[in-house]
Amino acid sequence: MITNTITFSAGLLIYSLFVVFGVSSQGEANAISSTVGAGGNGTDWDKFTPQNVTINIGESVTWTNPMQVAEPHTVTFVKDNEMIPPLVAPFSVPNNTELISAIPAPNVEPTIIPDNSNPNNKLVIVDNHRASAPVAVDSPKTNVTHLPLNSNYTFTGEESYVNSGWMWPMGQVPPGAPPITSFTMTFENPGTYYYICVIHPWMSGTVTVN
Ligand SMILES: [Cu+2]
Repeated sequence: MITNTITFSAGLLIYSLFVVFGVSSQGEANAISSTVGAGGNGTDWDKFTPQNVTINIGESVTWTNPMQVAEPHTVTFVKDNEMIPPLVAPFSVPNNTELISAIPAPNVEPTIIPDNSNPNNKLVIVDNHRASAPVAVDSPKTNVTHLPLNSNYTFTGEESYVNSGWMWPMGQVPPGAPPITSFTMTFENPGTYYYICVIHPWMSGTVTVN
């Protein structure tokens, strides 16, 4: 009986320590989560609200899209203008490449134009993954990391590019689109970081990290 009680108490103690350390280490990694609305309703549809947030090192910011209509926005940190991604881009493929629609909709057709630099090829205009999907590109612009949907990305501030992908309002992701409804970034270094929405590039905001 006594042995049983001691075993139980020891088990409880270990469990308690696990809980306490579990909570405190998580608390340090993600001390405060600020939230920012990407887009809004009425006259705020193309604004980040609040536009400027100030946090401390180790804290994070979560963006969501609170719109009532299915308009997407992105949260995109761009280090120089060269890294602003076009939404669509032409890719050169051999002329005999056949594109077969993978959805049953009767009214779809790819945009194809001649490749003037290569008569054996044609240009197919496709969605730019760097604009529409969650991705991070390092400072030398060589290493590309494709992030999970609805990521929590730890940002050093050195990256040349970090993108949330197209974030839709909760419950309004169109059929076939990646179901992205939020993006979280944890900031490791002090500084003021400027970001835009690549779909509506006049939408901008800042995160200041003290
Ligand atoms: Cu936008």
